[in-house]
Amino acid sequence: MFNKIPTVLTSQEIIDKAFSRASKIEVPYESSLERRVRNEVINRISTIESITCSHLDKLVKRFPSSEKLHPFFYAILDLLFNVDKYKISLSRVNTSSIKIRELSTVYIRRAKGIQGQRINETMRAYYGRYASIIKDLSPDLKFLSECRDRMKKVPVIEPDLPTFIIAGMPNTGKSSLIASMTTSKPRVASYPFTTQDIHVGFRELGYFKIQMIDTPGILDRPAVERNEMEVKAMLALQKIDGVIIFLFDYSDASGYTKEQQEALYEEIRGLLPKPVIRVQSKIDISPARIEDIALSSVTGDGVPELLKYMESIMGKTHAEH
Ligand SMILES: Nc1nc2c(ncn2[C@@H]2O[C@H](COP(=O)(O)OP(=O)(O)O)[C@@H](O)[C@H]2O)c(=O)[nH]1
Ligand SMILES: [Mg+2]
Repeated sequence: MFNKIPTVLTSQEIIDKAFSRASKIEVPYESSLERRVRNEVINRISTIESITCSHLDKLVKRFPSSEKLHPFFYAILDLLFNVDKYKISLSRVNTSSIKIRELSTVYIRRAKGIQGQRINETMRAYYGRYASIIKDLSPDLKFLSECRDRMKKVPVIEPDLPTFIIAGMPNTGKSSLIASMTTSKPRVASYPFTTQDIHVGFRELGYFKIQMIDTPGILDRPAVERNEMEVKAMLALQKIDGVIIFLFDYSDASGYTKEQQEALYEEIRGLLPKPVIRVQSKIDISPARIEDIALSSVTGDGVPELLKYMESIMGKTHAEH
Protein backbone atom coordinates (compact mmCIF):
# COMPACT_ATOMS: atom_id res chain seq x y z
CA MET A 1 0.00 0.00 0.00
CA PHE A 2 0.92 3.65 0.09
CA ASN A 3 3.13 3.29 3.15
CA LYS A 4 5.49 1.04 1.20
CA ILE A 5 6.26 3.60 -1.46
CA PRO A 6 9.69 5.24 -1.27
CA THR A 7 9.99 9.02 -1.26
CA VAL A 8 9.13 10.31 -4.71
CA LEU A 9 12.07 12.38 -5.95
CA THR A 10 11.45 15.55 -7.92
CA SER A 11 12.69 15.80 -11.51
CA GLN A 12 15.61 17.91 -10.38
CA GLU A 13 16.54 15.47 -7.65
CA ILE A 14 16.54 12.57 -10.09
CA ILE A 15 18.72 14.49 -12.52
CA ASP A 16 21.12 15.60 -9.77
CA LYS A 17 21.39 12.12 -8.34
CA ALA A 18 22.05 10.51 -11.72
CA PHE A 19 24.53 13.16 -12.86
CA SER A 20 26.44 13.18 -9.63
CA ARG A 21 26.78 9.42 -9.67
CA ALA A 22 27.87 9.56 -13.32
CA SER A 23 30.44 12.25 -12.67
CA LYS A 24 32.20 10.05 -10.14
CA ILE A 25 32.91 7.40 -12.71
CA GLU A 26 36.55 6.75 -13.46
CA VAL A 27 37.52 4.29 -16.11
CA PRO A 28 40.68 2.20 -15.95
CA TYR A 29 43.80 3.60 -17.59
CA GLU A 30 43.99 3.15 -21.32
CA SER A 31 46.97 4.06 -23.48
CA SER A 32 44.59 5.58 -26.02
CA LEU A 33 42.97 8.75 -24.74
CA GLU A 34 40.16 8.38 -27.23
CA ARG A 35 39.32 4.91 -26.06
CA ARG A 36 39.37 6.15 -22.49
CA VAL A 37 36.99 9.03 -23.18
CA ARG A 38 34.72 6.71 -25.07
CA ASN A 39 34.59 4.19 -22.22
CA GLU A 40 33.91 6.96 -19.78
CA VAL A 41 31.02 8.32 -21.83
CA ILE A 42 29.50 4.87 -22.25
CA ASN A 43 29.82 4.21 -18.54
CA ARG A 44 28.25 7.53 -17.63
CA ILE A 45 25.28 7.02 -19.91
CA SER A 46 24.61 3.58 -18.54
CA THR A 47 24.94 4.83 -14.95
CA ILE A 48 22.46 7.64 -15.58
CA GLU A 49 20.11 5.12 -17.16
CA SER A 50 20.30 2.65 -14.31
CA ILE A 51 19.96 5.22 -11.48
CA THR A 52 17.00 6.86 -13.20
CA CYS A 53 15.15 3.79 -14.39
CA SER A 54 15.53 1.98 -11.11
CA HIS A 55 13.83 4.87 -9.30
CA LEU A 56 11.07 5.23 -11.89
CA ASP A 57 10.48 1.47 -12.07
CA LYS A 58 10.28 1.26 -8.30
CA LEU A 59 7.57 3.92 -8.30
CA VAL A 60 5.58 2.08 -10.94
CA LYS A 61 5.91 -1.13 -8.98
CA ARG A 62 5.14 0.24 -5.53
CA PHE A 63 2.27 2.61 -6.30
CA PRO A 64 -0.75 0.32 -6.16
CA SER A 65 -2.46 0.06 -9.51
CA SER A 66 -5.93 1.53 -9.32
CA GLU A 67 -7.51 -1.75 -10.44
CA LYS A 68 -6.01 -3.54 -7.47
CA LEU A 69 -6.99 -0.96 -4.88
CA HIS A 70 -9.75 -1.93 -2.48
CA PRO A 71 -12.92 0.04 -3.29
CA PHE A 72 -12.60 1.94 -0.01
CA PHE A 73 -9.13 3.23 -0.84
CA TYR A 74 -10.13 3.71 -4.46
CA ALA A 75 -13.00 5.94 -3.32
CA ILE A 76 -10.72 7.97 -1.06
CA LEU A 77 -8.09 8.35 -3.75
CA ASP A 78 -10.70 9.39 -6.26
CA LEU A 79 -12.34 11.90 -3.95
CA LEU A 80 -9.04 13.46 -2.95
CA PHE A 81 -7.02 13.25 -6.14
CA ASN A 82 -8.97 11.80 -9.06
CA VAL A 83 -8.14 8.25 -10.07
CA ASP A 84 -7.83 9.01 -13.81
CA LYS A 85 -5.15 11.56 -13.14
CA TYR A 86 -3.40 9.01 -10.94
CA LYS A 87 -3.46 6.38 -13.68
CA ILE A 88 -2.16 8.82 -16.27
CA SER A 89 0.69 9.98 -14.06
CA LEU A 90 1.77 6.43 -13.29
CA SER A 91 1.72 5.47 -16.93
CA ARG A 92 3.79 8.55 -17.81
CA VAL A 93 6.39 7.51 -15.28
CA ASN A 94 6.47 4.09 -16.90
CA THR A 95 6.75 5.53 -20.40
CA SER A 96 9.57 7.84 -19.36
CA SER A 97 11.53 4.92 -17.99
CA ILE A 98 11.17 3.13 -21.33
CA LYS A 99 12.17 6.30 -23.20
CA ILE A 100 15.30 6.71 -21.07
CA ARG A 101 16.30 3.13 -21.79
CA GLU A 102 15.83 3.59 -25.52
CA LEU A 103 17.66 6.90 -25.52
CA SER A 104 20.58 5.42 -23.61
CA THR A 105 20.87 2.47 -25.97
CA VAL A 106 20.90 4.76 -28.99
CA TYR A 107 23.57 7.07 -27.52
CA ILE A 108 25.79 4.27 -26.32
CA ARG A 109 25.72 2.83 -29.82
CA ARG A 110 26.51 6.24 -31.23
CA ALA A 111 29.43 6.74 -28.83
CA LYS A 112 30.86 3.46 -29.97
CA GLY A 113 30.82 4.46 -33.62
CA ILE A 114 32.31 7.96 -33.63
CA GLN A 115 35.66 9.53 -33.09
CA GLY A 116 37.48 12.35 -31.35
CA GLN A 117 35.76 15.51 -30.23
CA ARG A 118 32.38 14.17 -31.35
CA ILE A 119 32.29 11.72 -28.48
CA ASN A 120 31.98 14.59 -26.02
CA GLU A 121 29.36 16.26 -28.17
CA THR A 122 27.38 13.04 -28.09
CA MET A 123 27.52 13.04 -24.32
CA ARG A 124 26.24 16.60 -24.15
CA ALA A 125 23.43 15.80 -26.55
CA TYR A 126 22.47 12.82 -24.42
CA TYR A 127 22.42 14.94 -21.26
CA GLY A 128 20.12 17.43 -22.91
CA ARG A 129 17.61 14.92 -24.18
CA TYR A 130 17.72 12.94 -20.96
CA ALA A 131 17.06 16.02 -18.83
CA SER A 132 14.18 17.09 -21.01
CA ILE A 133 12.40 13.73 -20.63
CA ILE A 134 12.79 13.90 -16.86
CA LYS A 135 11.73 17.54 -16.65
CA ASP A 136 8.56 16.80 -18.61
CA LEU A 137 7.72 14.35 -15.86
CA SER A 138 7.87 16.99 -13.17
CA PRO A 139 4.11 17.61 -12.67
CA ASP A 140 3.45 13.87 -12.52
CA LEU A 141 6.14 13.27 -9.93
CA LYS A 142 4.84 16.15 -7.84
CA PHE A 143 1.30 14.82 -8.07
CA LEU A 144 2.30 11.26 -7.16
CA SER A 145 4.34 12.54 -4.26
CA GLU A 146 1.26 14.30 -2.88
CA CYS A 147 -0.86 11.17 -3.35
CA ARG A 148 1.67 9.11 -1.46
CA ASP A 149 2.03 11.53 1.43
CA ARG A 150 -1.71 11.91 1.87
CA MET A 151 -2.74 8.31 1.30
CA LYS A 152 -0.06 7.04 3.68
CA LYS A 153 -2.08 8.48 6.51
CA VAL A 154 -5.11 6.30 5.81
CA PRO A 155 -3.66 2.84 6.28
CA VAL A 156 -5.20 1.50 9.44
CA ILE A 157 -8.52 0.23 8.17
CA GLU A 158 -8.13 -3.31 6.93
CA PRO A 159 -11.04 -3.52 4.54
CA ASP A 160 -10.87 -7.28 4.19
CA LEU A 161 -11.50 -8.04 7.86
CA PRO A 162 -15.04 -8.46 9.17
CA THR A 163 -15.90 -4.92 10.19
CA PHE A 164 -18.23 -3.25 12.63
CA ILE A 165 -18.77 0.47 12.29
CA ILE A 166 -20.00 2.28 15.38
CA ALA A 167 -22.55 5.04 14.92
CA GLY A 168 -24.72 7.12 17.21
CA MET A 169 -25.04 10.67 18.49
CA PRO A 170 -22.07 12.26 20.32
CA ASN A 171 -21.54 11.03 23.89
CA THR A 172 -23.66 7.92 23.44
CA GLY A 173 -20.64 5.81 24.41
CA LYS A 174 -19.08 4.84 21.06
CA SER A 175 -15.45 5.31 22.08
CA SER A 176 -16.06 3.63 25.43
CA LEU A 177 -17.64 0.64 23.72
CA ILE A 178 -14.68 0.16 21.36
CA ALA A 179 -12.28 0.50 24.25
CA SER A 180 -14.13 -2.10 26.29
CA MET A 181 -14.62 -4.58 23.46
CA THR A 182 -11.30 -4.56 21.65
CA THR A 183 -8.10 -6.03 22.97
CA SER A 184 -5.53 -3.79 21.36
CA LYS A 185 -5.15 -0.12 22.02
CA PRO A 186 -7.15 1.44 19.20
CA ARG A 187 -5.10 2.42 16.19
CA VAL A 188 -5.57 6.04 15.37
CA ALA A 189 -5.71 7.09 11.75
CA SER A 190 -6.04 10.52 10.37
CA TYR A 191 -8.97 10.32 8.02
CA PRO A 192 -8.32 12.68 5.16
CA PHE A 193 -11.73 14.33 5.25
CA THR A 194 -12.16 15.34 8.84
CA THR A 195 -10.16 17.10 11.46
CA GLN A 196 -10.90 14.29 13.89
CA ASP A 197 -9.01 11.01 13.87
CA ILE A 198 -10.79 7.74 13.39
CA HIS A 199 -10.16 4.92 15.81
CA VAL A 200 -9.87 1.30 14.83
CA GLY A 201 -9.84 -1.50 17.39
CA PHE A 202 -9.23 -5.20 16.85
CA ARG A 203 -10.16 -8.42 18.62
CA GLU A 204 -10.74 -12.10 18.02
CA LEU A 205 -14.31 -13.22 17.66
CA GLY A 206 -14.92 -16.93 17.18
CA TYR A 207 -12.65 -17.96 14.33
CA PHE A 208 -12.23 -14.44 13.04
CA LYS A 209 -10.20 -11.39 13.69
CA ILE A 210 -12.57 -8.45 13.52
CA GLN A 211 -12.15 -4.70 13.52
CA MET A 212 -14.35 -2.05 15.03
CA ILE A 213 -14.28 1.46 13.64
CA ASP A 214 -15.23 4.67 15.42
CA THR A 215 -15.63 7.61 13.07
CA PRO A 216 -16.02 10.81 15.07
CA GLY A 217 -17.58 13.62 13.14
CA ILE A 218 -18.98 11.41 10.42
CA LEU A 219 -21.65 9.08 11.75
CA ASP A 220 -22.69 11.13 14.73
CA ARG A 221 -24.80 13.95 13.38
CA PRO A 222 -27.47 14.75 10.86
CA ALA A 223 -26.62 15.45 7.24
CA VAL A 224 -27.53 19.11 7.40
CA GLU A 225 -24.62 19.62 9.75
CA ARG A 226 -22.15 17.74 7.59
CA ASN A 227 -19.78 19.70 5.40
CA GLU A 228 -18.77 18.61 1.93
CA MET A 229 -15.70 16.74 3.14
CA GLU A 230 -17.67 14.79 5.71
CA VAL A 231 -20.18 13.80 3.06
CA LYS A 232 -17.26 12.48 1.00
CA ALA A 233 -15.97 10.57 3.99
CA MET A 234 -19.38 9.01 4.29
CA LEU A 235 -19.31 7.96 0.63
CA ALA A 236 -15.97 6.21 1.14
CA LEU A 237 -17.40 4.36 4.14
CA GLN A 238 -20.10 2.93 1.84
CA LYS A 239 -17.34 0.86 0.23
CA ILE A 240 -16.52 -0.98 3.43
CA ASP A 241 -18.31 -4.23 3.83
CA GLY A 242 -19.48 -4.18 7.36
CA VAL A 243 -22.18 -4.10 9.97
CA ILE A 244 -23.24 -0.94 11.75
CA ILE A 245 -23.64 -0.92 15.50
CA PHE A 246 -25.90 2.00 16.30
CA LEU A 247 -25.84 3.17 19.91
CA PHE A 248 -28.90 4.66 21.56
CA ASP A 249 -28.42 6.45 24.84
CA TYR A 250 -31.64 6.66 26.88
CA SER A 251 -29.92 7.55 30.12
CA ASP A 252 -30.42 10.78 32.00
CA ALA A 253 -26.92 11.76 30.89
CA SER A 254 -27.96 11.76 27.24
CA GLY A 255 -28.20 15.13 25.62
CA TYR A 256 -30.56 13.87 22.91
CA THR A 257 -34.17 12.77 22.77
CA LYS A 258 -35.18 9.38 21.45
CA GLU A 259 -36.65 11.12 18.39
CA GLN A 260 -33.39 12.87 17.57
CA GLN A 261 -31.53 9.58 17.83
CA GLU A 262 -34.09 7.75 15.68
CA ALA A 263 -33.80 10.45 13.03
CA LEU A 264 -30.04 9.97 12.79
CA TYR A 265 -30.55 6.21 12.77
CA GLU A 266 -32.92 6.42 9.78
CA GLU A 267 -30.62 8.75 7.95
CA ILE A 268 -27.59 6.55 8.38
CA ARG A 269 -29.58 3.52 7.28
CA GLY A 270 -30.41 5.38 4.09
CA LEU A 271 -26.85 6.46 3.45
CA LEU A 272 -25.09 3.26 4.41
CA PRO A 273 -27.19 0.33 3.27
CA LYS A 274 -25.62 -2.27 5.55
CA PRO A 275 -26.91 -4.57 8.25
CA VAL A 276 -27.41 -2.65 11.47
CA ILE A 277 -27.56 -3.70 15.11
CA ARG A 278 -29.49 -1.45 17.48
CA VAL A 279 -27.81 -1.30 20.85
CA GLN A 280 -28.80 0.60 23.96
CA SER A 281 -25.82 1.99 25.86
CA LYS A 282 -25.27 3.02 29.49
CA ILE A 283 -27.87 0.69 31.03
CA ASP A 284 -26.15 1.12 34.40
CA ILE A 285 -27.59 4.63 34.51
CA SER A 286 -30.68 4.18 32.33
CA PRO A 287 -34.12 3.95 33.88
CA ALA A 288 -35.58 1.64 31.24
CA ARG A 289 -34.43 -1.11 28.95
CA ILE A 290 -35.80 -0.29 25.54
CA GLU A 291 -33.69 -2.15 22.98
CA ASP A 292 -33.24 -5.95 22.74
CA ILE A 293 -29.51 -5.58 23.14
CA ALA A 294 -28.58 -3.32 26.01
CA LEU A 295 -25.22 -2.93 27.68
CA SER A 296 -22.93 -0.90 29.82
CA SER A 297 -19.32 -0.32 28.87
CA VAL A 298 -18.67 0.64 32.49
CA THR A 299 -19.94 -2.51 34.21
CA GLY A 300 -19.58 -4.83 31.22
CA ASP A 301 -23.20 -5.96 31.51
CA GLY A 302 -24.62 -6.97 28.14
CA VAL A 303 -21.27 -6.87 26.34
CA PRO A 304 -21.01 -10.69 26.00
CA GLU A 305 -24.54 -10.76 24.56
CA LEU A 306 -23.62 -8.21 21.92
CA LEU A 307 -20.46 -10.15 21.04
CA LYS A 308 -22.46 -13.34 20.72
CA TYR A 309 -24.92 -11.60 18.44
CA MET A 310 -22.10 -10.15 16.32
CA GLU A 311 -20.58 -13.59 15.96
CA SER A 312 -23.88 -15.12 14.93
CA ILE A 313 -24.55 -12.65 12.14
CA MET A 314 -20.95 -12.95 10.97
CA GLY A 315 -21.39 -16.71 10.70
CA LYS A 316 -24.51 -16.09 8.65
CA THR A 317 -22.94 -13.70 6.19
CA HIS A 318 -20.01 -16.07 5.91
CA ALA A 319 -22.23 -19.07 5.15
CA GLU A 320 -24.09 -17.14 2.46
CA HIS A 321 -20.95 -16.69 0.39
N1 LIG B 1 -22.37 5.27 33.21
C1 LIG B 1 -21.90 5.04 31.99
N2 LIG B 1 -21.22 6.01 31.34
C2 LIG B 1 -20.74 5.74 30.11
C3 LIG B 1 -20.93 4.48 29.49
N3 LIG B 1 -20.35 4.53 28.27
C4 LIG B 1 -19.82 5.76 28.13
N4 LIG B 1 -20.07 6.51 29.24
C5 LIG B 1 -19.67 7.90 29.46
O1 LIG B 1 -20.34 8.72 28.52
C6 LIG B 1 -19.48 9.77 28.05
C7 LIG B 1 -19.34 9.71 26.56
O2 LIG B 1 -18.73 8.48 26.19
P1 LIG B 1 -17.91 8.30 24.86
O3 LIG B 1 -17.52 6.88 24.78
O4 LIG B 1 -16.82 9.30 24.79
O5 LIG B 1 -19.01 8.66 23.77
P2 LIG B 1 -18.85 8.94 22.19
O6 LIG B 1 -18.87 10.42 22.02
O7 LIG B 1 -20.07 8.32 21.59
O8 LIG B 1 -17.59 8.32 21.75
C8 LIG B 1 -18.16 9.58 28.79
O9 LIG B 1 -18.16 10.42 29.90
C9 LIG B 1 -18.20 8.13 29.21
O10 LIG B 1 -17.47 7.89 30.39
C10 LIG B 1 -21.66 3.47 30.21
O11 LIG B 1 -21.88 2.34 29.75
N5 LIG B 1 -22.11 3.81 31.44
MG1 LIG C 1 -15.97 9.27 20.82
